[in-house]
Amino acid sequence: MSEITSFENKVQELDPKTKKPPMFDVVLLNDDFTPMDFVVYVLKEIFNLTDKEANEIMLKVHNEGEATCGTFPKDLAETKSYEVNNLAKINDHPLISIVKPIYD
Ligand code: TYC
Repeated sequence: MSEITSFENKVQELDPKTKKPPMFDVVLLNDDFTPMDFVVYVLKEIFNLTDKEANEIMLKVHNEGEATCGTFPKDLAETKSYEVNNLAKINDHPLISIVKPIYD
């Protein structure tokens, strides 16, 4: 039995475990008080977005009421949402994000 064959067998055995995890959106909500600059700062800091991407998402939230800032497995989505809400809270802004499951 060659090493290549046993390697190929391992790949087949692992296949079911490589199924994609359920994904969750982190959704940012609008409010009338959080400064736009602070929202852009949070988006860049927590979601590693460019200045352009962060400004586009901030304006979408401002104009439409909410927007998705990223899509992640459950634990990471909850961590990022917590980081947004905590950063807002310690800076005395009412900015809130929520986590929504994706149904597909
Ligand atoms: N609506 C806010 C303002 O006019 C800006 C804002 C944008 C607040 C996005 C929250 O998630 C938000 N200052």
